[in-house]
Amino acid sequence: HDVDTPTQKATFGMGCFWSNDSLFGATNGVVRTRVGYSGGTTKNPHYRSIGDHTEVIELHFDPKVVSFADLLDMFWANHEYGLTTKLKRQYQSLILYHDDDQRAQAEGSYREVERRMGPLRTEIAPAGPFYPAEDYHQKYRLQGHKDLCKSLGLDSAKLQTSHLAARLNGYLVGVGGMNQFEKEVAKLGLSDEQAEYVRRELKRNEGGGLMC
Ligand code: MHO
Repeated sequence: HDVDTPTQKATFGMGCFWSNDSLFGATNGVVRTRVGYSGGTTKNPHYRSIGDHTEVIELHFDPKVVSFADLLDMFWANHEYGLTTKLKRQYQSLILYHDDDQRAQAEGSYREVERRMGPLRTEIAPAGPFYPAEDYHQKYRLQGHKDLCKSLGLDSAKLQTSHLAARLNGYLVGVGGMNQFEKEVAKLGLSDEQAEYVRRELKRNEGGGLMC
């Protein structure tokens, strides 16, 4: 289930983290994902007591396959960043950078989007403590397929670390698409029956858009 390749981290707040988990999970170069709470100061936040934190997605990506600039493009293209409506802190549009280079790129892309769109409410801040969300939020779409999860042996640790879980959490809702799935299905290590199940769901949901 796990892929052993050097990765970098990226952390984004893009609204409800369920759909972002699926979006990035099936993106080439993203090795693993987890969702959680970050960007605030409250200690030990939970979904029902999130304090001043924001729902965020944390990605471990292989920079040889997908660049931070690519991820920033996906960030801007895939969420409501509050141009017209002021969003709750829970759904703050947020880039939490992990080094000076990420900071410079984030600020550059912000200025570019601002030139096109006008004043933005997106915040850019240094990454601080990240609190993983409760198990039931991790790979939320995948967890809707109980038998599949059981047959894959996904325990609570693997829900946050498994490459396969990240992939399936996207493919099952149609992200990534059939061609990409077929290209890597042999590497994923699914049984024929599991692969057939995923194909069926992928086909059913392809092009449907992500719901939260
Ligand atoms: N509409 C969903 C959003 C969940 S999301 C993880 C709910 O209220 O449960 O914020």
